[in-house]
Amino acid sequence: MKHLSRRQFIKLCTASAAALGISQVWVPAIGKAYQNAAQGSPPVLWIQGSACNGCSSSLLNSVHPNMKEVLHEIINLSYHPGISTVTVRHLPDYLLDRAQQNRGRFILVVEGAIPTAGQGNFHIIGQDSQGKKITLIELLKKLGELTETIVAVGSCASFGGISAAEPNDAECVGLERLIEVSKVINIPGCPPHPDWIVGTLAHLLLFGRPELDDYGRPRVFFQGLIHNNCPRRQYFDNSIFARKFGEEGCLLQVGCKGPLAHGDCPTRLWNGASSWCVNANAPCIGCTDPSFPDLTMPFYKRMPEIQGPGITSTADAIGIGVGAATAAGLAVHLAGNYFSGRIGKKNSREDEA
Ligand code: FSX
Ligand code: SF4
Repeated sequence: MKHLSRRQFIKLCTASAAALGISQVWVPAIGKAYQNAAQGSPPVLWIQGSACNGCSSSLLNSVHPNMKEVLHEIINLSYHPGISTVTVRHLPDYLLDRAQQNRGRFILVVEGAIPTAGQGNFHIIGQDSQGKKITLIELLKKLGELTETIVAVGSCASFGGISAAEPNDAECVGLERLIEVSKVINIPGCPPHPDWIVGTLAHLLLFGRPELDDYGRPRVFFQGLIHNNCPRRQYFDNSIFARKFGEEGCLLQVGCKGPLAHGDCPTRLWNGASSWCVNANAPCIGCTDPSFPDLTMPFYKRMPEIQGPGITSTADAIGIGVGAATAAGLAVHLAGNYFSGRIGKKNSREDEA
């Protein structure tokens, strides 16, 4: 079996043809992962916090590879609250047992934000064998000590997302507020693309930790700005803007947040590589950005901070994940993120860069 090198894997994932190329990627990757599985690849324990279940639904919509291949040949999914057929009486004990048996090598996947109000009592994950109610926070902290790899799936788990939107009475937070940041890999998106989830897990199994950006996102999927690869970029550069939905032109005036958000949606495409938001005449809502959704709303109104074609030459510099903003208005926008505590300090990740 011919194996894919790490370089080839990344090249295929990042190429503009990745949406189609991903199917080629998986041929050797599946073979390797299958061999790993035969030798006992690390189990994946998946738990859910405050979320809409959209991230799991997105995973189930994986096309290349399909979900059967994902479950049987790529991921050793040991527990998932919605997919697993096991009935678990004392879930906290069950998960801690599995974690202890695979100490240091299992992958913990967390979907959804973590409610911290009321000492975590907004989310009781189950009872232990003594009948004690265990909060999600308690379980997470214990599981987190037993592994080096925690994958935050979705914007809620990564940065708080919709679950932490104002007024956030449950005081939901992303994983990084509770767990040692160096262990966490963020896969934001509301929901994330299935390739981002499966690709990250496959990368962990085949090659180890992927390279991350300043916000803990795998660069292989999140290094580019949506705006820079958008098929409507020519319209933007020529100041041709749609003033209402359905009109020809760049969607900036009807609220597009593509100049802020990172991801490969324009080239990877969604739903079996058939389309993506802007192709469907809907503006990007910036769902992969740490500021989503409070600071990317209203979704269908132009953000005053985003300037017109004058920013073309510095478009990448205004991306939230790439450093200091150049537009004065945008700097205010970003400062708001830091002061409100929605975005973790960048230097918390600098050691890994
Ligand atoms: Fe959050 Fe996931 Fe958005 Fe929903 O479960 S990232 S609300 S799509 O599904 O956590
Ligand atoms: Fe595309 Fe939106 Fe950028 Fe316009 S503002 S070019 S629609 S990403």
